[in-house]
Amino acid sequence: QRIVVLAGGIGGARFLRGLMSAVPESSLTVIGNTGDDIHLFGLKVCPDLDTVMYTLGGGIHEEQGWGRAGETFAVKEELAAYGVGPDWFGLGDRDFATHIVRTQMLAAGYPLSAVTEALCDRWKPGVRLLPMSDDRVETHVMIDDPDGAPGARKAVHFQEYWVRLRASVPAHAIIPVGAEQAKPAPGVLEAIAEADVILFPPSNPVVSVGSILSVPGIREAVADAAAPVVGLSPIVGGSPVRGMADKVLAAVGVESTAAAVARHYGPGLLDGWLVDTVDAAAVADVEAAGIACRAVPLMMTDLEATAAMAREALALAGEVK
Ligand code: GDP
Ligand code: FO1
Ligand code: CA
Repeated sequence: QRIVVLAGGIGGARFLRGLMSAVPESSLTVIGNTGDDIHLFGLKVCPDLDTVMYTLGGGIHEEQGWGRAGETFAVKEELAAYGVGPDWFGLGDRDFATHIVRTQMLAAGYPLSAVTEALCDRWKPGVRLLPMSDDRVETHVMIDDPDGAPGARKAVHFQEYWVRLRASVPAHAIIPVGAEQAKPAPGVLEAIAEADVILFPPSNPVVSVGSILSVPGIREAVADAAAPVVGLSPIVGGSPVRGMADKVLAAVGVESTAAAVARHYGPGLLDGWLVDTVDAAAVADVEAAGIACRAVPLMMTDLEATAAMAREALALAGEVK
């Protein structure tokens, strides 16, 4: 069974672990979000690709969900001693090596997809991990500009909005800078067209799955795919399980409910949607929008619970097509 998953970072990576445990024999292609990518200290950092690679490859900091296990921060301290910032983004020594290898290969002319494949030669995540695009796409967030004229706004990088500002100020708009000119990475459209099932894990619908869908051609390929498309809600009981999905959903005019996220993707994209059992009342709403829906436990508390979610998603996919 060929399964394609459009994944962000932590939510995507943890779901993938469950999926791999549920269907170990399947062939998995992960289309990873690169809208979170940022250049720091001359290095290209790809947080969501790395989160998937480290999580599936056994290198992740388990409790934190991002970055390396057993990390140290000597380079960060030395940079701070030089007064060289930014100081708000925590890059560890082990993680730095990944960014150095990536940046060196990009400078030598390799596309990001080839670089990602090379990094995965070490980590062996057990999936084919493709960036959504080899072209640079960076999610920016429109916020109020406290230093500007009254009512003035400015755009900041998504990492600045989330990591430096902790999403504590209103987001007025989400802009995938560069997306319009970006092309899907080699293999992305083919994987979608040839898939038996396409899954949206409980990843952020705006800055993870939304960024992937913003690359021209990808949304159309998913909508036109022969395979059933089934998503799992990252919103449980009216709030994100973790992170800032509520803030970025508000920026695109979508309520933070499991049903509103399903309607936001729409029946043109989704054939099926899973909501948590606490949101069972949303099932009728989602079905009224033309999307098959079931309420099942959606908390990824451990591998077995996550594998059960994956089995439910595949069962629903089997029902809708
Ligand atoms: P990020 O790039 O690290 O932010 O990760 P993703 O975009 O892949 O996933 C983030 C989303 O995962 C958030 O909106 C969370 O609400 C959701 N999430 C995290 N843990 C769980 C869980 O156990 N269950 C569900 N349903 N969603 C979760
Ligand atoms: N998240 C933080 O909250 N603080 C950090 O300092 C931080 C550093 C970092 C370094 C490498 C990396 O791959 C991820 C990192 N993250 C950090 C996580 C990441 O920025 C976010 O969780 C996601 O991009 C949110 O979608
Ligand atoms: Ca992310």
